[in-house]
Amino acid sequence: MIQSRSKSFSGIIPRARQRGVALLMVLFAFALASILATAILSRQNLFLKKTAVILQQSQAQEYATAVEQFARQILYRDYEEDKRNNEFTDDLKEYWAGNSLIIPFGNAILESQIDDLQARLNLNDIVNNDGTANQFVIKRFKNLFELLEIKELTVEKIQDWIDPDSEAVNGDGGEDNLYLIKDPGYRTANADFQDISELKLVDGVTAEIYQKLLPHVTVLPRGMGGVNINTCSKEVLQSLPPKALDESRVDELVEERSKEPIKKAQEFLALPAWAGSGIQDKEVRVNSEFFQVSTRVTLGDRVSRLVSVFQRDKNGKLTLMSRNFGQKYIITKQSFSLPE
Ligand SMILES: [Ca+2]
Ligand SMILES: [Ca+2]
Repeated sequence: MIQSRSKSFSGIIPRARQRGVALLMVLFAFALASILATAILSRQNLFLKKTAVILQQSQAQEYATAVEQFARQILYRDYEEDKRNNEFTDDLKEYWAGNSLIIPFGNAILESQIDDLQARLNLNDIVNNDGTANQFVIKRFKNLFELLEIKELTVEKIQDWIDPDSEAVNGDGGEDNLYLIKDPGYRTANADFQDISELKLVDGVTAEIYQKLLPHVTVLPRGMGGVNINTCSKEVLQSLPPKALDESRVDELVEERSKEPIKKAQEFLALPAWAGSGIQDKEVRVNSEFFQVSTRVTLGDRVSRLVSVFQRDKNGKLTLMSRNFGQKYIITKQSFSLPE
């Protein structure tokens, strides 16, 4: 029935109009094909671009981990040299310490530097294992803040960030109440710092203060021993005794160690400039266990960064403690280029 009706309907459309409808159908088919082709092509282009970016990014990360392994070898070689000389000191005259390294490699630029983390004050040492304050370490941080002219941040706020209780330390600290009213609100960690970038969350830490503190403070497991007096900054050296030393005395100490690295902590403390400082030999050291390897890879328009922390034990064995791909401004030392 339907078939006979449609037959009779087409029979009444004039021939010229039928041709017009057919032409429209052909044009529509062409338009559709061309739209589809463009869409497929642009999707393919996008896919190719995405793939190229992913490939480049993963290549840059592979390069960064290769440089990390290279740095690991350098730290092991340093241990072997110390062993051969029977002098286990780590100082700024050693080749790992001086410069950052630039290695042109094909179409990539690889940059890397090694930093001694035990040249810095450990934030986690502010609080003891039982949650109480380590007054001695707190005094060191107060000395350091004074030397760096940091006023907006108090050491008590860092103490409250770590300590397990929720009672703010006198008028200078700050617990959850201080952070919950922020937008967005958050709570204190009430636990050790896991990464130095966490410091940015502590009330009073501005971008400027964070950059000021970075070369002098670090995050390590608690109680890893004293500060390396051969590698620490002038400010850290000055902050060590209960009362910060005069600048002229510190300059004298820096001069001493630049001529000849200190072999034993006791020898260092016997120097006249250090006399009466009140510091004990267990609070300072002449070698280090924790090192940071920072690597930046530039590949085309991609930049990949990797910050790795190694622990080197007394037998020279290196253990990778952490890897961070998210840090910026990591190459700070003057560069030394290797030829291509
Ligand atoms: Ca507290
Ligand atoms: Ca707390």
